[in-house]
Amino acid sequence: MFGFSDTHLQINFYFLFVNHRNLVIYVTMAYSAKKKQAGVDDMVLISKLKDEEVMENLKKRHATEVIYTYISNVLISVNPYKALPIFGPDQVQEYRGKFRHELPPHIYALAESAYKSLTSEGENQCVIISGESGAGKTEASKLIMQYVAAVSGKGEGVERVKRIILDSNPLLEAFGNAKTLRNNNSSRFGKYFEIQFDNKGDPVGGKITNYLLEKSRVIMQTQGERNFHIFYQLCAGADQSIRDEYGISQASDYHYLNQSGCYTVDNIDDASEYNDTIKAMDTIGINAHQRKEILKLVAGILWLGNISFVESGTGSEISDPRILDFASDLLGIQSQVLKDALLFRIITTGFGKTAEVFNVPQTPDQATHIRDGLAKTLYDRLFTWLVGRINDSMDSKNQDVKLLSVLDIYGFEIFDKNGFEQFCINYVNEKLQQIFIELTLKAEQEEYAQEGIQWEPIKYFNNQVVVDLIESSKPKPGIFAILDDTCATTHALESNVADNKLLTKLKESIDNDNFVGRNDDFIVKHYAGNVTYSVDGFTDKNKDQLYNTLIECMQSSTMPFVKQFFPENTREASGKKPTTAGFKIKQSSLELIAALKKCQPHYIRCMKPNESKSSKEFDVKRMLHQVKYLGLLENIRVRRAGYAYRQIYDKFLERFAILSRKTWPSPFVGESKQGCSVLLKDLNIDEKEWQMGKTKMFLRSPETLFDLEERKEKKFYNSAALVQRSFRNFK
Ligand code: AD9
Ligand code: MG
Repeated sequence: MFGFSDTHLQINFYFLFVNHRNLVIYVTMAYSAKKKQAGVDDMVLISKLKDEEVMENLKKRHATEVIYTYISNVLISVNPYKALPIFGPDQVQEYRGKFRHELPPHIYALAESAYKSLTSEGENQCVIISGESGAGKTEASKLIMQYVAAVSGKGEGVERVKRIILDSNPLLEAFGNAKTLRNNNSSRFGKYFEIQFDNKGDPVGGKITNYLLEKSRVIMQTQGERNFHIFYQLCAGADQSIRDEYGISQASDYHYLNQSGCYTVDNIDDASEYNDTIKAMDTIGINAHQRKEILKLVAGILWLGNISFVESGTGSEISDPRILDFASDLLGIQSQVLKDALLFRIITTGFGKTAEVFNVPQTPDQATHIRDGLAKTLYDRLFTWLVGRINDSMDSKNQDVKLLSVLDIYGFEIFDKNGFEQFCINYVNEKLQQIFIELTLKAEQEEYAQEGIQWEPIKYFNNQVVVDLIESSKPKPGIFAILDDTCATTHALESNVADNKLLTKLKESIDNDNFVGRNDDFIVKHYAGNVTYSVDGFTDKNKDQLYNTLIECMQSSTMPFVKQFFPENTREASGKKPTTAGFKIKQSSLELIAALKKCQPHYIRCMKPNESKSSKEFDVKRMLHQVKYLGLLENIRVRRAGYAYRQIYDKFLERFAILSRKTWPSPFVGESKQGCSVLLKDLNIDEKEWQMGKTKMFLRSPETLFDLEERKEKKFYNSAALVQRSFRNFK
């Protein structure tokens, strides 16, 4: 109704008075553009308040390749699964400096609005991107960064920062993304990217906070999935000297890459991406020496995975000592030291003089477990180091900065088998859903208060009960608290025994409608659907600890690069309870939410139109499910329960002045606020339908807006017909 077609109509109208030859051409253009646009741009204006209606609107738009739609200031993005020609420099220019409703919905409009608020109001901004795996969050986050980089200032320092911001993406994706069944380039870590701007609005620095890398992927992947991209990039793209030195051959030669039967990905050229990764390292200032150390460690992890064990006496033996030697060499450790750390576990009982030390031989399974633990830790610490390295390269040291942050976190996941990783990922998504509910309603209420508008708050679904089920500690301990407690009391037990104890405890202690304990697993009723979690590995992954023997082994590395990843003091007990993975993710979620609350939020809700990554298919059932759990209808309701439309007086008058002889063609003399009032009274709009705030005009129902828009269109058609007639006469 308004937006794209309307703006064109409005612009054309001005041409009417300039040159009527042009007018005919522009009028035709405006009509064709209008016909092409299906559905409504802003779903606050949908005619029936039903989930199906929301879905239908998105479907119509999807059919015409329109991927963006608003619900007021929230941007809905439906993954097109194909490259659309709407992200070029021309579009950047088109959206530059414009207000949201002046042009069709677009991610650039949202980026522009965030950037404009940052530069003109000096307020920190954040863009919160949510949606399930494969819905388009990471692509959206890159488009935001590209837009901001394109429209902000130039100059050597600024250009350098921009390059780092943009190039950090391929680098982190190489190490932190992987092909999953849901997404060929799935982010397996969460990322909060703060871009720092000086008072001129130029990017002068940045900081990335990363959340919980899915490190279990290093050692094993589900059928049809892959390990992190970097491993395949190295195998496909490394030059001969690296291949010779680090023993790099094809992916199928490595145990950590050959378990899932998947080596290549459609549309991903690992060799060429390897070059991009190397180039990105260069951009952030990783020199050739450091680059080799990174690659050597990646190769070291692959070779570590190839060490296998056979039973021997009460313990085990290394199957092929040459592999052990090669892996040890890549990690800068003596073979014998690594061998002992893998095959034996030192257990100390008692304290002080009564302390006794046992060297306990490990079975092949236990040794494999130790090997895998080391591989996961090495990779995880390498990833954290890389993030730190990127941060160092864009550290502005400037305290007086404003932030535009982009949150791109792994999406909600439901697999056939869900473990500790899915539990943490889905917990973070619950937190994001909660902040969405809280901030959209809060922002709405604050605006009414600021403008002095009366309104009745409406009820909305709150997922706090699910969040409590997971994170609460008192009075009723939640799942994380029970998990931590189980880990603390079962440290000497085998992990499967500890996992079973966990399940028993959960079933005994939790009394919450959103939790169902079963024989081997438990169900959490998340806002986005019910997920069944297998407790397998929960306690082990939550403990997230390496044996001291292994830490000391790594500290003996002759390579400072490797050694730095193990700063632990194994000799003295710190007295502190070791932090668990669950505790860390809970803590970082709290910090994240606190950071987000300090910013002016902008929302992008990404939706996935089908499971087959097709650009054509629109799976009605799946889309309806997303419409429901994302709470889009509630979002629309909240906007409509108060006032469906609001606009500052100047713009409102500019938009509708044409409708009254008191405001058109002679412009209204006086304050715009008064002009708006004169206009609406002259049009006999029911006074219950509008309220005047301090700076904005508020219209209660979308129908009133429809009515105004229709009157305007009619007026315009009449005028256009008139001119066309006079144009024909003129000829
Ligand atoms: V996950 O939670 O990290 O698994 P995302 O991040 O939500 O997921 P991603 O952005 O990686 O999904 O998008 C998945 C794929 O959809 C991309 O690799 C593209 O092939 C495709 N996609 C997403 N957005 C766009 C777009 N705006 N234009 C074209 C797109 N293709
Ligand atoms: Mg992603």
